[in-house]
Amino acid sequence: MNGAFYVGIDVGTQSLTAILVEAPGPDGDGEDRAEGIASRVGVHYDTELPQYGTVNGQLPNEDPAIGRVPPCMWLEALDLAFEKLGSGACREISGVSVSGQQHGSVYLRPGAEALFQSLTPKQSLAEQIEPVLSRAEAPIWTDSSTTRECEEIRGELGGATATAELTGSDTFERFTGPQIRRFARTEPEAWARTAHVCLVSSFVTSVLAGRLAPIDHGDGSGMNLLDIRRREWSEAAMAATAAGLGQRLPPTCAPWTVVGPVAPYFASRYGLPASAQVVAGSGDNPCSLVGAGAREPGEAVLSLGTSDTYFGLLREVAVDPEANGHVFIAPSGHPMSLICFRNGSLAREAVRDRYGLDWPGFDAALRATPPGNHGMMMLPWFEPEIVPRVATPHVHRLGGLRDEPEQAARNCRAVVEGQFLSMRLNSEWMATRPERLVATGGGSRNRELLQIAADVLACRVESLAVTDGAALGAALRATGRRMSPLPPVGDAGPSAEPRPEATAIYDAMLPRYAEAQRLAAG
Ligand code: XUL
Repeated sequence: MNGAFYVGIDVGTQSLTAILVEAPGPDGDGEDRAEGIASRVGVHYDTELPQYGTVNGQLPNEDPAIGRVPPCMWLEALDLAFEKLGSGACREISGVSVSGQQHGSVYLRPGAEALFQSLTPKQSLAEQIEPVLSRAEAPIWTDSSTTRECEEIRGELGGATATAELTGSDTFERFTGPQIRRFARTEPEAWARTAHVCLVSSFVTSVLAGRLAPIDHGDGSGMNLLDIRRREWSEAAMAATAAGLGQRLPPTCAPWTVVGPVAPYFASRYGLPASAQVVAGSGDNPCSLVGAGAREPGEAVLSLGTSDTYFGLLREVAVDPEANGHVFIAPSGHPMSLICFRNGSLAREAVRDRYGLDWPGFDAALRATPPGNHGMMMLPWFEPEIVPRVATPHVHRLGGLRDEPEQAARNCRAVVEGQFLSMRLNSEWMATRPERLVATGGGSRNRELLQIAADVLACRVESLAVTDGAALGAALRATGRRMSPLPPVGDAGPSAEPRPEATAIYDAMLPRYAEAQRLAAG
């Protein structure tokens, strides 16, 4: 094989991860499948960049609705990741692409592009780029402070269904359009000095390529600004969002578009070949689809990370009548459905910590309790929830479940069952049922979790050899060709088959769960 190395960089919520894969080079005559993972490095923001003072990757704020990050922290993590990869690996890189936590936005002053072109390797990225930020903090996907803006934009666009038909989603607090509108309203001077609006993925891609990068259809569909059918910015949505937005947005592009060669900064400072190509970045969820090898409708991904997301390839655009779900554009070009649960791993951790357990103890609790949990259930809203929309956090315990140490094991099962029942209930609108479900993210290592997912969702659940599906997907996208991972890349992770007797219990539980959700979420 004429092997070449490609790096995928996932700018996640809690850490930045870079994965280097070996794949056939552009002139290779072999099959377009990655050969394996050559290297993986990570930078954990809270512990490795403590000077930024983040907690779980975001700045603490007394208002739980505010979720923000200093973009310089991502830049410093990027420098550190290349340092950790080392010059030996960097010299081999033929292509690079970025996966970014979706919806987050970065605001730049005029002159940003000229600066990106002329970065000196003698100073760090953060030091040089900080002066061209027109807003010191970037709102990220955990921010839920834009309810007013959501209502205003939705009103302008003719209601929830019309908004979803146009942009693929009703307005959501974390989506970039409502965030931009709030920024323009609350900080008009900073908005006036903003020349460019980037997403997390397009910001880091712009730095890597030394020029302002386009926003790909996948990440662009998380903004309430892209016309989901025509795959270009919607004039109506831009006008409903903020005056002068059109001239501040970069062009859109198809997934897999090559933006250009890597900026001289990375060649001089880390030894990347000057010819290494930068492929347009995308959102972490579209990237995870590629990492999971999902290419056909009927294939879906369960991403068990800070948030839990459930998404799959659709045959055609289907809009959620409850307006909780989203339609994005997948890297394969198909529409993809997505629902995002804010109470993912942090909710599981909250229960684990509440009863003084470690992960093996949490797993033992899952094994010690039966499917259906003797009728006990939990609506696990430790934080404001996205699906269903819950503004004020509240954990509901039902069917005799109580918050007491004697019921520690039952609470562990209840949080996980509650999460997957919610996933099943709130994904019913997706016209395409999953035939293959691939789990990724930290939680995908946990066999007990996968078994409950398989039983509740009535589908075989496989997991990847690596938990970083988004970084792996970005590395495959860095080839600029529609590359699949060689299944499995390394050793496969755990998998689980649905057990019909357990699924029958969940079938019976679902209407009760639906009713409890309806009453509690209002
Ligand atoms: C998806 C969402 C999250 C972020 C962070 O809509 O908000 O999954 O992409 O992972």
